[in-house]
Amino acid sequence: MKTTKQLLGAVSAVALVAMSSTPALAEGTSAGTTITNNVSVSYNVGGVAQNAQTATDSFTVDQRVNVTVTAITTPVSVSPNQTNRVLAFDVTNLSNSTVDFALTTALAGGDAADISNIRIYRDLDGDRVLDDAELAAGPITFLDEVAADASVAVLVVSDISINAVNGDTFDVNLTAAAHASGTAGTLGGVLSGTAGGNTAGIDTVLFDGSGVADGDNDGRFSAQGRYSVSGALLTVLKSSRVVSDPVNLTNNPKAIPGATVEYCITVANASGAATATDVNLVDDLPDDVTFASAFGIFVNGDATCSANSGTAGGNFTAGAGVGGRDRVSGALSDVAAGQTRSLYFQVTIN
Ligand SMILES: [Ca+2]
Ligand SMILES: [Ca+2]
Ligand SMILES: [Ca+2]
Ligand SMILES: [Ca+2]
Repeated sequence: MKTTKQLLGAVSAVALVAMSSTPALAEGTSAGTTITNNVSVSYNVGGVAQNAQTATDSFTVDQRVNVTVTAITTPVSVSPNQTNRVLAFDVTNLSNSTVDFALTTALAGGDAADISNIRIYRDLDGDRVLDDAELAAGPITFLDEVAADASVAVLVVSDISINAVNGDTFDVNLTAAAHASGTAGTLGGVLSGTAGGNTAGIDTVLFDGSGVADGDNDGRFSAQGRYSVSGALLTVLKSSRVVSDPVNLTNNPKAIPGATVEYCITVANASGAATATDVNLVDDLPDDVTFASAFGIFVNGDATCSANSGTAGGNFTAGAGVGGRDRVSGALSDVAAGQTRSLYFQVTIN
């Protein structure tokens, strides 16, 4: 018998735990709930039972406002000149009522000149990616009618300037401020704590903690995401050397008319930078030189354009350049961090 009692006790404890983890109850009794308690007092007079006396008390549960914002993936690597780069956040309503949330962003770190067009979108499918349908739905300024315990996925979306450079960072704060739910489709009034004593109606108590840019019990919460720029750090150098002249040939040649000159264009990428891809060079020749077609154009040469370091490639197009000048162009293979590639060709001096 004793064993059975202990077993029942254990079962009850399990049932209690299961009930307390029910999502609908996570943030406590819903605001506006009327809690009624009846009391009945029975008594005897002269050993005979009398009518019981009863009393009732009812009160209304007040609104406890709480919210958190969480940065999901940070830092996010970006390249200069990228558009619609995403920082993912969750906004969670920890209030015991349905609430609207006004959403705002602020650039907390980084050069404001190199980040723009900071907007907020709903992540409708919760995949942390700005899908075409979400982009088409347009940016938002608030979350409407967020139920108690509900979490809403939000995307902060920005454009990175072409002038951002490797190692730049941009810190963006997302703040959710609690507003009354009001009517669907409309942002209700900002929620503030009810001053003075408890009223019979639904009073408001701000219960939120502090995020990166807000305080305790201010009805708002903020979190920060970071963009980290991974850019190429290219240095382009152009140099020339006289290869031969009609008098000295290759023995101490001088830059006289008729001499052959080799141009060497190098593209160097600094260590720690992102790999530069689709590297294309365009060189419009001065009018005073003539492209040496017999030598041709070489690409992917070394840092000093040493002989045979490159492979034949590129294009020469007479008159295709600015002002009708002759044009030499060529593509280099990807230039990784710490790597230098070159394009070289020869001309004769007119
Ligand atoms: Ca999405
Ligand atoms: Ca609303
Ligand atoms: Ca009240
Ligand atoms: Ca707060």
